[in-house]
Amino acid sequence: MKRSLLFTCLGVCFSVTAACAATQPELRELPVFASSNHVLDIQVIATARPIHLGEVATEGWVYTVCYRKDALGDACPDNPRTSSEYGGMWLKLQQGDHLKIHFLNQLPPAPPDADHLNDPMGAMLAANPTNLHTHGLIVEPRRATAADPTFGDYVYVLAYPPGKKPGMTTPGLETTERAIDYDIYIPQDHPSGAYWIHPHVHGLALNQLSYGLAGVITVGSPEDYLAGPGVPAGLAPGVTVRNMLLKDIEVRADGTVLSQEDPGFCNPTEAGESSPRDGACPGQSGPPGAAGPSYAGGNWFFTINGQVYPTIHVSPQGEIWRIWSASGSRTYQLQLQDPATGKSLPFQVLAVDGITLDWNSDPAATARATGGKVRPVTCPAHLAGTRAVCANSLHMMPSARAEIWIPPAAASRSAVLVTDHYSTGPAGDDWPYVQLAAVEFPAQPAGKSGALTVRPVVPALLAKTGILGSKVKIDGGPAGELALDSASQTAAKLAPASQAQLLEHLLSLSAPANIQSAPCESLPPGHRRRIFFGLPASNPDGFGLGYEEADAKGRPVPGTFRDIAPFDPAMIDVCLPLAAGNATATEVWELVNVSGEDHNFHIHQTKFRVLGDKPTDAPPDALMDNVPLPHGSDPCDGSIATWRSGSCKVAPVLVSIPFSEVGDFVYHCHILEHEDGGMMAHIRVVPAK
Ligand SMILES: [Cu+2]
Repeated sequence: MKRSLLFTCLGVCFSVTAACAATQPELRELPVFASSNHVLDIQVIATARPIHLGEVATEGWVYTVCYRKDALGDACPDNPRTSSEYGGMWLKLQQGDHLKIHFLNQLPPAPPDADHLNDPMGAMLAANPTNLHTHGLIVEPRRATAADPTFGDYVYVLAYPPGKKPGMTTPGLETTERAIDYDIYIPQDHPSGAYWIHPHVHGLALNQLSYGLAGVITVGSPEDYLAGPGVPAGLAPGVTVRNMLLKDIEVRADGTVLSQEDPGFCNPTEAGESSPRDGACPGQSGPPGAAGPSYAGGNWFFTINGQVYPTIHVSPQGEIWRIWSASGSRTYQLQLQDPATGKSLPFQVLAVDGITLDWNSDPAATARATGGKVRPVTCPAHLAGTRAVCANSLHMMPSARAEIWIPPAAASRSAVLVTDHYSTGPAGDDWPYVQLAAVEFPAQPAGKSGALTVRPVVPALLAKTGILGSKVKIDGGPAGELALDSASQTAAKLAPASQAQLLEHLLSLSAPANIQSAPCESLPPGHRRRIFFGLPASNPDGFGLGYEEADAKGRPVPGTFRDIAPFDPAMIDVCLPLAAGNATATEVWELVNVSGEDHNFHIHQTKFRVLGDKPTDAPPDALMDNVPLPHGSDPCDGSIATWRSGSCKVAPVLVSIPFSEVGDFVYHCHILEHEDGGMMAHIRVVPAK
């Protein structure tokens, strides 16, 4: 996959996007909306806008964002403080913040290529409902009540464009054609890191992300975890911190967007092509004589902050890159390649999924703890440091984040940030090789060489409170050993603090009559929940999840098995109470992928550890909110029966999940083709009995 920049610059540029690296604009930061006095109060409008990808014009979907105080009713003013960029926006938060979003849906109807318009719930989707999810934040999934009409990070509510709400209702979902007001409280002890915001409507998530709807959220700054007891300094002056939001969009030859993302849009590799894949790959014709679609003349763009193949001039003092894998379905396999040798340059991994990554003497343990996102290599001399984790690639399935240190000195003066060809298995997809950015290192590095010193946060996060403590104990407040700034009186005043509010909040969780639920029981000691990822027998074209409880020896507990089935918002698949005294309840889940393709498990409102083969083997290296589930061996056909027979061999992924948030949320595959296809389930956490 190596490519010579020299060749690129000498070659004639036929592609609309191809050009010499030196002429490409510098990577820009996303438009920022920052909290002040611990409040960020914004209006966000999902809407369609003309967008430009290199020299190609099309219509994308964007978030128009303005501060609420600037809003003009249901519009944002046309001034430089309003953002409407395809690349997304940056919501810059601090611990203890109150995030208020007045959210409006002004989208056009669902695109005709959306796969699920003919499903049983398809009539709910035609008018293009949308909503927001704050991915990775450990916050309440709060439902609105009569006393408090705002929502927390709750995905069972859909906003329709005005006048477009359908007459029908679907059990388990709430709908509105007015604005949704989200009120989200960031805990005082929330880890500093990279999170994001995107739509979460079952059946349209892929389409809405593919059209462009996503932005980033940061809590705190990298200095928070680079400073601390025993760590001499935070960031040196001059170090650049970049947000890099990776999005992709398929544009047909006629200039329209293919929102049902097709992995076959391009060839997986650039073999035989005359132009370099600088930020895009060319649409391919279907096989001769085949009835499939032809994408000839189209382009599949892979952007950073909405820019096609930008240039990054690395600061002489070095840079921290915060990277978001925000494709609907593609897996990014990131490398920083030296164009002269084709070798991948090493970098230091600081954090994964918003949590610092602790060093482990066994590289295999780190690879396991990160689900293969990070496979450590020996740090070179210019990255030397104690307890530094170095890598030369990142495996980032949809929704993964990484924060990495790019030292100013490198083995090469220039490099290309690429995502490599990656196959998710025999029944999966081939994601193409594309060059994402040209990288130029400083002629004279000014910063001192070496790795940064990272303060591990995982042990402290888990030590006393499980994870940030239980929000049900609002009066006492969570343990504050991780509070990184002084307690905010403002935030304390805004937090829902009274017992009366708390009681109403808990009562609001009582189920509507038309919702069914699994029993709300704690797991017996040593037991675990086994979740199957596969294909429902009722619809082999769809996706689904299965379930059983397993005892300490891994044997299924009679009466608990449910075969693989697609998502039903009105069926609560897992229900559990908090531990005694409303303390955090920690469970072990065994994730079994019985498919012939990879999946990517994600759960809302918490972070989990990946365990070793035994639940007792638990290196506290990482806490993540999504983990790759590699596909099984050849006969795996998506059915539990084949796995049960022993012919489908797959290594299950064991995770330890601390539950501290009460309410209704979801776990699902974050390959959005699979999530929209049914690979999602409804989970409820209730107060202790
Ligand atoms: Cu999947």
